[in-house]
Amino acid sequence: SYNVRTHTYIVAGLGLTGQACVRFLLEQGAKVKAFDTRENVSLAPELDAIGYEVEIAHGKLTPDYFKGVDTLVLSPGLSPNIEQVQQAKREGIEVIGDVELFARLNRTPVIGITGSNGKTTVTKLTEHLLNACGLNAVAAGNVGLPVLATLANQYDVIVLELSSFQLETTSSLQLHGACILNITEDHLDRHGSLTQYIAAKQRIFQHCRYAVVGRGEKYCQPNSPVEATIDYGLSETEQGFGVSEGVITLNGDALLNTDDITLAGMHNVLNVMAALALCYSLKTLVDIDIAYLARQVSTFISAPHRCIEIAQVNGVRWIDDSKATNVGATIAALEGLAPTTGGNILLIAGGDAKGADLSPLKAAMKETVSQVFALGKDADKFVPLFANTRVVATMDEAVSAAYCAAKPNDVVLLSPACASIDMFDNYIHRAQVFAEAITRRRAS
Ligand code: UMA
Ligand code: ADP
Repeated sequence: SYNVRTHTYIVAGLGLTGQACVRFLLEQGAKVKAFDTRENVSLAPELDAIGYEVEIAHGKLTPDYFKGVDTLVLSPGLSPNIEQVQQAKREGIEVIGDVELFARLNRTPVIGITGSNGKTTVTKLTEHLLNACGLNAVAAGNVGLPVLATLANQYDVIVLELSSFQLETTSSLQLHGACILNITEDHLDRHGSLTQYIAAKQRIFQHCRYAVVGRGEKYCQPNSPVEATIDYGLSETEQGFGVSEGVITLNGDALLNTDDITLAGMHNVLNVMAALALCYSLKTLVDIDIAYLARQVSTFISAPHRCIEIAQVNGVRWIDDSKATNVGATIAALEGLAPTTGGNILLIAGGDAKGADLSPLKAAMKETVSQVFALGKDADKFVPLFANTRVVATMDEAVSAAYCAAKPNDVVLLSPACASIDMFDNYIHRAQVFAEAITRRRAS
């Protein structure tokens, strides 16, 4: 079995993942050094306070930096192509991610979830449903809790949200059940092509028992052999999960009325089915009462910044979908909201498109949107897609302009289809700036 104590590690990157790796490895008695490409990054104060001594390098590394090192643990935000990682590879050092390290040590059943959109929703919902059934489940991974942190406790099930970056550096993760929810363009700046992005996502099925598969979902069928598949989709079916006259069914039996799902849009009906199917896959390990489980969907509260109404002013609804960082998510928001508006949608979008082709937005915008306010690095890319586009310099300007233009029954939707990092700390910060601008506008 794999013994951490006998290895020497380099932890690359000192964000959430890197700090958790350093802590875990030190607690296990391994030898650890760390580096970050940024100059001003240091060990978290609580690690410093315990008195751990960790040598931290920045930027370019010395030629003998990797001497005596066995393994480099790469943070997901760092590309394997950066010079420091190439240097390690040239010296024959294995490069893995924190999920791979976790995989080598973990003994608890794991459910894995990836996809371009819906990962956090399905991960948190799966955790919620399993806990509501009396199991001790925890959500970890890309959702926020670094995977290694779960090893300190005894859980019945670990529910992992896995990004393409995390899967890229993972090779031995055993999953009881796994799903690729959907694939639309994202992170092409890092992966180079859609093919490579799909290949990273497909790694989730490498050692998987039960594959949960969306019917007709392109690229989401497992490329690796699995024990069995459980399928789901919006069509009627006698096998697997389907929808018949507004009711979600399993093998033809009624489970749950789609009206009881508080999350908006058909994409969330799919998310609910994926979560139910992943829980259902556990029935070979533990007792799962799927009918009881389905009744717990209604008590799930969605995570913030995912298509959530944050204000109503003069009959206009303001919706925060700041988490829509790619085209697929914004299309889902437009299609999901369109049937609920008596008027038009005024869309605030833009940011860093990460090299994605924005043109699939064109058709969705044409159907539902009356005006686009585009901001950020790739604002100009919205202009050829929608005639009534106004490029704005700040979120404040976007909110003010939308405030003046919106009529009763309209919806102002922040759903950027882009990453936030060109103007904000992250999508949460972007949402805060949006909310503050609305409050300011209301008061003036
Ligand atoms: N960075 C450097 N130099 C370094 C290390 C990091 O410039 O040496 C930069 C990265 O390029 C990136 C940022 O710092 O812009 C954060 O990178 P990181 O690897 O340190 O990230 P962590 O703080 O460890 O957080 C990561 C995930 N972030 C990324 O993959 C970018 C978090 O997902 C995840 O919750 C956390 O691990 C715990 O597992 C966030 C995310 O945005 C939510 N994920 C992307 C997405 O969902 O689209 C993939
Ligand atoms: P992820 O963790 O994959 O980013 P989230 O659950 O955080 O997924 O949702 C991100 C964005 O995608 C939100 O804007 C949300 O409304 C949208 N979304 C959620 N589920 C889906 C889906 N199945 N298809 C398309 N878009 C979705």
